[in-house]
Amino acid sequence: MLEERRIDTLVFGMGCFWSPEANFGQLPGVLRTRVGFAGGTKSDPTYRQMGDHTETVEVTYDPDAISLEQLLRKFWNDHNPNRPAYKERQYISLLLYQNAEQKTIMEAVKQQLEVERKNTVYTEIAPLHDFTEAEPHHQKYYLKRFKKATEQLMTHFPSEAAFHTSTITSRLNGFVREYGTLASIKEEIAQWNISEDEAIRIQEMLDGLRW
Ligand code: MHO
Repeated sequence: MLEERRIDTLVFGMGCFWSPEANFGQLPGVLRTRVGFAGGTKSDPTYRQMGDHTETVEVTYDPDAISLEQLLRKFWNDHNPNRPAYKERQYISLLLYQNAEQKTIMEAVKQQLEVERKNTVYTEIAPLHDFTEAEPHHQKYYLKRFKKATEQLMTHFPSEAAFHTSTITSRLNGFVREYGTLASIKEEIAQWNISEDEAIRIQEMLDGLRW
């Protein structure tokens, strides 16, 4: 049951936010994803006017299923922080902690990596103040390239916001970007802590999608 689950969030920047949303969104243990702007001071940032903010992804996950260390290892495996930032701060490598524990783990894993790689890891680690959600067309960006499937999926959600924050759309957004397979999503659903009826309903929804 969702109420009994522990839930944590991790906010990070690793370049254009479309791909990391898809990449982390396909991971079992990740419950939902959002893209937005964070790390800067400008109020009410938008894509066109993000000021000193960075494109970031907010990953909500079940820490009993996937650990912060695992997410951080993936973060550093899947982009190259050893390069100077361009476009000011929009695409910098950035980790934003929300408490002392996150900060300690981020700094420890970064230090381990620097030893392993014998190289400086140019990732900024800073406190999270605000996360401003990006415009709707940036959310689940790759999935929305598939207009038919998106329209069909939308009918299963009460609102566009619910579509954006669901686990199944996170997985599908990863699948269309080739970060996972439909078969692996289906296998995973069979393990979800939901009723059999609900699992069948989701499987049927997936089988009925027209891409
Ligand atoms: N328009 C750029 C970056 C988009 S990302 C949301 C591109 O297609 O590469 O910054």
